[in-house]
Amino acid sequence: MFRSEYLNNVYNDFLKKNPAEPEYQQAALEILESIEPYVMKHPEFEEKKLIERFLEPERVVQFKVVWTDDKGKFQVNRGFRVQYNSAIGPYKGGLRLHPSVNASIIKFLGLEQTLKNSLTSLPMGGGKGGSDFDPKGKSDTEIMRFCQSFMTELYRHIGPDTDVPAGDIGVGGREIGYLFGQYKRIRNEFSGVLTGKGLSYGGSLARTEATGYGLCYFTLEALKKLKNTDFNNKTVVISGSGNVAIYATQKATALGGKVVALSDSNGYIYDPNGINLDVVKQIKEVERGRIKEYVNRVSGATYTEGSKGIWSIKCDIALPCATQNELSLDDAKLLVANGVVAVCEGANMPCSLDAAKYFIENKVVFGPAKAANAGGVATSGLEMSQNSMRLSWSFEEVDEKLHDIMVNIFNNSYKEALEEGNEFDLLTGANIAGFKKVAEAMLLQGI
Ligand code: NDP
Ligand code: 2IT
Repeated sequence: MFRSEYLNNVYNDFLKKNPAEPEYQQAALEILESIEPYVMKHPEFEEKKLIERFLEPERVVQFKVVWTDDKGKFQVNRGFRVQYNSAIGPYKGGLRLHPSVNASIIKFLGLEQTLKNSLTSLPMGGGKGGSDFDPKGKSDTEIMRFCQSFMTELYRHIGPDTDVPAGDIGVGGREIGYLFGQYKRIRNEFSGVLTGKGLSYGGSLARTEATGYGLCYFTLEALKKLKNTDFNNKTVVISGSGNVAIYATQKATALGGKVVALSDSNGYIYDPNGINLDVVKQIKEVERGRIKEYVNRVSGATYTEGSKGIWSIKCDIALPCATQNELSLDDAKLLVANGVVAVCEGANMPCSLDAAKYFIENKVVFGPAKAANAGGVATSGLEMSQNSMRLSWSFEEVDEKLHDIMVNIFNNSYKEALEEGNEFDLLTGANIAGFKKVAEAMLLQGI
């Protein structure tokens, strides 16, 4: 599988140690394949067992979350926090609430987060957590009781200089508020222990928009450099209709693109006139409804059951912003046959590895997740800085810093891609750029 015997052995051991964890295995394989040329230039890594150490999370916490629903019935869920790597800073990464959450998913996300956070150039280690709790259809008070119970265990593992969680799928401003309130109550401490907080209690302006905006800043930079073009008059398809998808739609539209499709786990909407984002925000952010509701409010739009079909829509730019493995090799072939110019990942690992490779082989601008969606956590890092300084920056200041960070991430990934001989291989470029700093910090700190 690898040219390096060392990496063959490491990956085989990794598979034995982590059986039946397909997402985690997929993320590790992608990273190892990418960093192989760099590892081969560093024989000391083998002697120091650096890759084995890198692929072992520092701590995996699994816990019970018991809460009562509105009918007074007891409910039991499983909570996780994976503290993956703290070589370059306190653990940092989101919390996901979705019925699919398990150890494999949280470990893959923690591993990805470690390299993503390194790419931001801010001092943040990698972590991720969540629960198999399903927020869909739950009342506000049920969400609150779940969050309080979750934090009643999580609080002992986190802290502003230890581990700083934030949002991810199913966790937005409302959930962060309940989690923060419970942490404050238990610890009697008002600190920057979470990011994505409300503006009235220490949140940063532009954090809500950051992942989607950052994704478009990265995409624009890549389009300019690799294809000498931009968003103007481009047709854009975006999957998902949550936080990342909504603000990617807003920025892509502001940059001159026409977003014609969005989805949720049930199906997708197509609006040839360009998505009316006010309607989407009302449905998703205010009413917490389903995306199909859009067609009842906007004439000319259509809804199709099944979320996968969204990749059959002809477009210039595709931004998968829903979840892992939502775009397969067959979808990639369809997009390329339809003339796609750029595919940049707003979600974490939305493209299967063979789909990602297919884009790169076909000289599609491919923005790998850990680079393209790093704007969210980067702005979380800016929220941490503001909390430490006990001041807050304006929207424009944060947005400008976010923009600079995304351009910098593109440049660093591009530079490594060039060095490895293929300027379109930003996947290799991002993995090497992110890994270098983590590896150096691990070596400097000894075992
Ligand atoms: P949200 O919960 O706000 O939205 C998630 C969206 O994705 C919803 O439209 C949801 O549809 C859809 N979705 C979720 N799971 C599935 C599934 N199994 N199949 C099909 N559709 C699904 O989450 P975010 O927008 O915050 O996150 C989206 C992606 O972006 C995730 O991969 C996340 O890890 C990543 N990300 C998020 C960051 C952030 O700052 N929030 C930062 C970097 C990456 P439905 O309502 O039907 O479930
Ligand atoms: O995947 C991600 O980068 C996030 N969900 C954001 C994490 C954060 O700490 O802001």
